Amino acid sequence: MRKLSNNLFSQTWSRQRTTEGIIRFCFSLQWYNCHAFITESLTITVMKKSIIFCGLFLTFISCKDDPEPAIQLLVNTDMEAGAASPNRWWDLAQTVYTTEWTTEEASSGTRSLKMSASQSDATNFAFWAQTYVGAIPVGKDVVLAVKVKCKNVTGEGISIAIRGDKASPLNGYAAQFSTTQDKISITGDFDWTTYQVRLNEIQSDIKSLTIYFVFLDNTVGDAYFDDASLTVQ
Ligand SMILES: [Ca+2]
Repeated sequence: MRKLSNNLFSQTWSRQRTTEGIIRFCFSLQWYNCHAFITESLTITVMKKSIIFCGLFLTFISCKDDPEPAIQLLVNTDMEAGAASPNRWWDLAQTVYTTEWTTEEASSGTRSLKMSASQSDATNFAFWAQTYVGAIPVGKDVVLAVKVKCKNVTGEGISIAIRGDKASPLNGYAAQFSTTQDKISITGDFDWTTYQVRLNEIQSDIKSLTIYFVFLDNTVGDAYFDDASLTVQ
């Protein structure tokens, strides 16, 4: 009887223990599954948020790093447009100098602006120019850049310049002026090379901006100009 009781107790306890074990096991499985589900859900949620955050961050960085497009003030910058002469470009050729809209050399397309002299002149010079009369970027800097090619240029050489006038069109008086002359020597025999000059802080009374490619006095040789820009900085 005792044995039976013991056996029953044992069996009952065993069943209870087994049941409890199963319940615990099942609960554990449920908890595990639930925990796994929660963990997985949290992981997916965190991953989604991370992806969204990374996307927004990259978008922010991308937007932040995107430079604002430079405002171009010149037209016919590749010197390709025109009929008898290049649109919007004007020139001065004195005494021994010649200016030409040429197909001899080109950095882009088939044309460039050329100046040349076979003998020296101590008092005169030549230039190509373009004048901008639109909205003036008051308080801003402007930078002139142009590709230059020289063939056996000797003497004073080439300069590029920016001029600001209080009148539109020009009235012969430069209120602001910046040049590479006496700062950068542009002489010799070389292929297309970009040169720049900056005019700082445009005054509020400026009405026009003119850029110049100058074949200086006391210079001989051939010089070509192509792909110019005057950008607001
Ligand atoms: Ca060209």
